[in-house]
Amino acid sequence: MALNKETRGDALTAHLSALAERQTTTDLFAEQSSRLQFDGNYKASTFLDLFDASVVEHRLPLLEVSTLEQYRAMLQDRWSLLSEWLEAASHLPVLKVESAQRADESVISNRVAGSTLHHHFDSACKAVSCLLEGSPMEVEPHEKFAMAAFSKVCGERLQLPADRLPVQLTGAILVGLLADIAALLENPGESRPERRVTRKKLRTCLSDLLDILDVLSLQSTDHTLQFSEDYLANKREHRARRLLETAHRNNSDCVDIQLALARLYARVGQSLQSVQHLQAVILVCADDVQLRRELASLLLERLEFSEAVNHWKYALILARPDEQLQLRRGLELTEDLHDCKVSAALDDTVPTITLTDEERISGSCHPAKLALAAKLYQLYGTLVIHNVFSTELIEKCGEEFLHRYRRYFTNRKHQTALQIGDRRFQISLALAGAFNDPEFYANPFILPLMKRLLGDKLIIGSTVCATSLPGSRDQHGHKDHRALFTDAADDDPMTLPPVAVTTMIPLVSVNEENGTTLVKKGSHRLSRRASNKLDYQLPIVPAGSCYLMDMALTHKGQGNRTDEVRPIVNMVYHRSWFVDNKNFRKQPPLQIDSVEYRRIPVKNRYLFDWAIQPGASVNTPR
Ligand SMILES: O=C(O)CCC(=O)C(=O)O
Repeated sequence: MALNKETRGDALTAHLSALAERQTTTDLFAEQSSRLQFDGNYKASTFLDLFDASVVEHRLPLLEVSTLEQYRAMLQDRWSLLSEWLEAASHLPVLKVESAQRADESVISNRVAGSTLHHHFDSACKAVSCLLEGSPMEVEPHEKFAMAAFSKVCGERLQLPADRLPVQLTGAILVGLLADIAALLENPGESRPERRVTRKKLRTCLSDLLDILDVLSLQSTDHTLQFSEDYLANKREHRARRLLETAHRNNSDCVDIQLALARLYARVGQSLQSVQHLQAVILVCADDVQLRRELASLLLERLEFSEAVNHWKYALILARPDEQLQLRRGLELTEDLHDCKVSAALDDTVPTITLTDEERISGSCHPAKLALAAKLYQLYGTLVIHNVFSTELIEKCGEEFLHRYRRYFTNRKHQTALQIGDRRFQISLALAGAFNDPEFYANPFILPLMKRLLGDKLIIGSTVCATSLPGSRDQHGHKDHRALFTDAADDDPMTLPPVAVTTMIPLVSVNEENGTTLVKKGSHRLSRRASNKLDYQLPIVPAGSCYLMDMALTHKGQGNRTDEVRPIVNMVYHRSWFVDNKNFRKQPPLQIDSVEYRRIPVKNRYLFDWAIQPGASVNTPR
């Protein structure tokens, strides 16, 4: 029969009261015994040596050597706190305890009263939480009540001071827990199943011990901070976080804890919480340059430019001359990105992000720039990215294209080119020669941006080249693909995350003479009829830059009024489950032969591997 909560509570109370009676009447030793199971002086070395995997080889299968070492180091760092509590337990009387070490063998050992108390709770930490205030562990009222009953009997019988008893019993529980751990390490069992059970118990006990030490550390800010830093150093963020959050709940006025919490949130990517805590800290430490800098950086990453600017400026006023350069850089970047955002919203502009030469060459940029690029693209469905390819690469690709595909530059129909307007063709572009370059298809700015937009499992679905011949006329406005989940062109689309993004890479500078592609920003989230009412914007794009278009963005190629061919590579990144069954009925979407395939670095092959699937109608290696 299952016991309800109340009955369970009564049973526990009765059990603990009986335990207290036994512990205070039987087998008491008058003096501290030197034969305590766990060394009577509670020396760190005695206990921690048990974790020395190199000495005790037979314990190796219990835990990984690195885990043993990590525990050993963590316990070593916490030993001074631990020993204060163990010391408190030494004021309790010692008694004989019989415990089942193995199924067939029981062991009589000498322990302080209360050292088996935790066996009656789900965990030792729970038992300790019943005794001490402010623990993060939830304790049921009946458990607290039962522990109070135990303490009362113990205190009265042994004439112990009531105010010290919670501390002493906590120490006793720790003695018991350390003894349990020592026993597991010393007698791991012979058979594999026995050791498996021991390993599980050991992990539980060690974790329980850390939990208790966390609860104890909450009594001093220094200890809390020290432990949380230690956890972070050991990549145990969740422990650091729980500790700091509990400390903050217990004492929300403590600036040091709040600051540590703010930094922890920043570290685990929870920037909103981090900002909120830093803002609170700065109310108290208004003139701290470092804190202002941290807050400004976080706000910048969250694209909250106006507030970030205020903090950069405030920090600059307070900063020493040697601190100013870095702050000024932060301020400039924030102001630049703020300008990009403002300008993107104007009627006649195309949203634009510009990389510096330094960013392009190093292949990395400030995360805020990437975040803004993604945000602008999602909002407007189009984005110009300046200076993203080296002009040498684009020149080489341009020359190769003009040479390799010269037979297409007459106004005739071709098998592998789709006519998309007057004197305008989509030529399937083989990923070969100069185009088979990671800077081109896995560009260090574009690929991370695509991953933000389309997720990590994106693929490259097609590479074609929109080629307008001299004298071509303007195209008609169109969307390359209707928005998902619309049945007719005039259905209003839902607001969905991006599915397919076309990267338009001009192989020559494009302008109004040779013809750029007119775009209607925001039309990717509108029906055809609603898009028709919008005005066009005009991306003027030099070689080395590119522009992005959502598959549902309304656009049209301008006529070419020059004597030169105007090629723009359309490379489409899309989610792996999407299939463009509209635009590739004639020409193949992707062409890579096996020699070229082998030139693709292994880490990038996932972009093209979809084409190896049976049924994919493209020319790829088998
Ligand atoms: O030729 C152009 O400028 C754009 C062509 C294009 O992307 C299209 O027809 O979908």
